[in-house]
Amino acid sequence: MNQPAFDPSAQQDELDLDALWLPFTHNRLYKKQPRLVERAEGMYYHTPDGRRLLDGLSGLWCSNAGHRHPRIVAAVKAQLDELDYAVAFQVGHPKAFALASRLAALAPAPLNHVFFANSGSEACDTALKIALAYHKARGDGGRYRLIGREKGYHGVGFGGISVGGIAPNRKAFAGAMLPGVDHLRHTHDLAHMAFSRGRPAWGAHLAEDLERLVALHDASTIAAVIVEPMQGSAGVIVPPLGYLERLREICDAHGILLIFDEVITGFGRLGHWFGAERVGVTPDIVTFAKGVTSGVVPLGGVVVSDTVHDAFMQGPEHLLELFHGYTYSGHPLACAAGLATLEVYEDEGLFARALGLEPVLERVVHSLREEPNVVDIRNFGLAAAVELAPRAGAAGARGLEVFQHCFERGVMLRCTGDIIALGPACIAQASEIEALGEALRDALRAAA
Ligand code: PXG
Repeated sequence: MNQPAFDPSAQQDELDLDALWLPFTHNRLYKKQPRLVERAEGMYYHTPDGRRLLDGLSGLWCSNAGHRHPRIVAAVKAQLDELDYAVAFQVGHPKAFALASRLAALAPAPLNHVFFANSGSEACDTALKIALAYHKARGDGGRYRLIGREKGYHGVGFGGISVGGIAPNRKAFAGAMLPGVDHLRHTHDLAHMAFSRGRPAWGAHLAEDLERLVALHDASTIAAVIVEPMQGSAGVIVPPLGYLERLREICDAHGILLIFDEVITGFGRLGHWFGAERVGVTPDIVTFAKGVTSGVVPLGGVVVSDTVHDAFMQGPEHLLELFHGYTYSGHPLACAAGLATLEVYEDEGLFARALGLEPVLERVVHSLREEPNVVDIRNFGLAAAVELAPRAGAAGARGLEVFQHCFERGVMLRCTGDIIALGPACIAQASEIEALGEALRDALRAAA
């Protein structure tokens, strides 16, 4: 791209580099070479040193309608002139009901009841708490176990890291994990599924691992299983054909709730409102965040089935049904952003667009197969990953170099260790997806 060279010194003087502690970042390395963005629109960020960056990850898997969509921006601005905050307990405001009603209608039946939180982490903890309280409400409180999956990411709350399966996110907090949690084995097996396009044909049998946990712990102690329909943070690990279907069957056979964490897979990432539709499996509880507002205002939440919801509504009416909620549950700005975002997705046909772009992304990423150190390439919906062999003795170094190389050349991708993830917005042009692929190709050669 024809633009000035990356110049980290251009902005360094004005920054208090010691005051800000960035999440999930090599902060000391970062301070030597800060990377800033200060403006965005559509598929692009702009940096203070005058460069344009093609956003290959929809923000952080959230800006699915592109950055600063005019209709979403207008809705949030208008909301600010009307109602800033509404008490979330005992009182509601119309847009919270309107957004809940839209989401309930869009979620697969019988997921009909929405509880709002403010992030994916809160959505996950909310889902886990509802699952535990559901069994208790039905007089089956012996079901206290939660089953996650290796390599799962469910945010950073204590519930989320307990059921999560990404080791570095857990080890410092090992003493504070929720009790009674176990994990399914993951489905990332390069020997059997490397370079699969879309859902791998191999691996449905890995769902039988749930039967192993049922045999070990007894179903009567298990409340819920939580999985991402497609594992995002761990590096776009695509569910094998038949795998989620089998998890659903086993949960049904044993009275276990199935929770889909759709924080990434919802709102177009897999070409549908919810990934559940794409994979043809309906959970009992679904979490959402990110794309529900296209990242414009933080919002998360869960949608639960009639059965789950109704179990809470049986006791005396003067008692609270669920001891859970946030000051900002259903915040007016978030609801205004959410309502506008859903309209944009629908009116602009963005999910059909995403499905149309899926083969483009697939072709582009799989064309990198012969590049140096590539050990796997996978894709599903508008998500893809290129996995690299780690440099000897320096796991993650190559991935970081590839990320930096792309950033310096005007493309924003994501590296998690030595896995490079791509997740363009639904508004991408095919030519922009091609540009992401070519930038990545250059970077792979440079990091060889
Ligand atoms: N569940 C899932 C499936 C997620 O992907 C969360 C929960 C937590 O959401 P909040 O809003 O609390 O961050 C997430 C977040 C990555 C990456 O590298 C992914 C996420 C966050 C940061 C980085 O893919 N997903």
